Amino acid sequence: MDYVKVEDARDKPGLRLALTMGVPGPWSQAAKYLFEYKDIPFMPVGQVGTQDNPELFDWTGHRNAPVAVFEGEAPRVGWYEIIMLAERIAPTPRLLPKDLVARAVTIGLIAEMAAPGGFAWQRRLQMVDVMYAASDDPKARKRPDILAARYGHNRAAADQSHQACSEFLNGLAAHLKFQAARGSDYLVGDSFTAADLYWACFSQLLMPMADDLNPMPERLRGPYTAPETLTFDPMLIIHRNTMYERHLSLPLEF
Ligand SMILES: N[C@@H](CCC(=O)N[C@@H](CS)C(=O)NCC(=O)O)C(=O)O
Repeated sequence: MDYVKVEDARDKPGLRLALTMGVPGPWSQAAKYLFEYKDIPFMPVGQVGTQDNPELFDWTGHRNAPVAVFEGEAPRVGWYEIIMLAERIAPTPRLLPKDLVARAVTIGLIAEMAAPGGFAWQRRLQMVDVMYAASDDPKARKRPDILAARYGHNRAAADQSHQACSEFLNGLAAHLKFQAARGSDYLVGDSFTAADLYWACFSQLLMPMADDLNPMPERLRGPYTAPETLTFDPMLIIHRNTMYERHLSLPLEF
């Protein structure tokens, strides 16, 4: 990905998308694919994970990623408002179903993956523990310290994360089975929606794809991979592989 610096992007027209550089951060990956899928051109702007990103903060008021800035509009940082922006700029191909209940299910499933307290927040709490366990000298604790402070890591929160992840994974697998029984390969209805796109990206926090498809830094592969004690139905991975093959570009770019 050819990232542009904040100073070269902030006064440009169109869509500018700040993404975490060098790692397959699922929120950034999903935002990137939303716009790619709809053929909406954007200027990728580099955010450095766990750093202060003062230029990004000065421009958008945010230090993490993704941040979507469209024309002169206010910056958007939440997954929901970023999806709605993509749907507005290019209504077709749609990633949210037209039917109200199907749309609510799509948004609800994504919330279970990406909203505060959802699967990825829980996995990040576990990831911080793995990073602490691997860093004996105080300098190496800097990165997990920053993530811990930004995303609410404490002993009680981390201790309940295993159970929370398990409930999410069991629920999602049961839902995929229900869909399969009615003859659909997709999470909602009979076609690709934002829920499939988000699960493809967020499943990298369960079982990252192999290096040829997901060339992530080796030091992060351990923290991204779920502990062996977190068991899950392989169907969850088969589904994400199918979604990438059919609808999303590979290898991952970050
Ligand atoms: N704002 C997003 C969440 C974004 C987010 O959690 N980004 C993380 C992904 S790990 C990030 O940028 N972390 C690195 C950092 O804080 O520098 C949303 O709620 O939809």
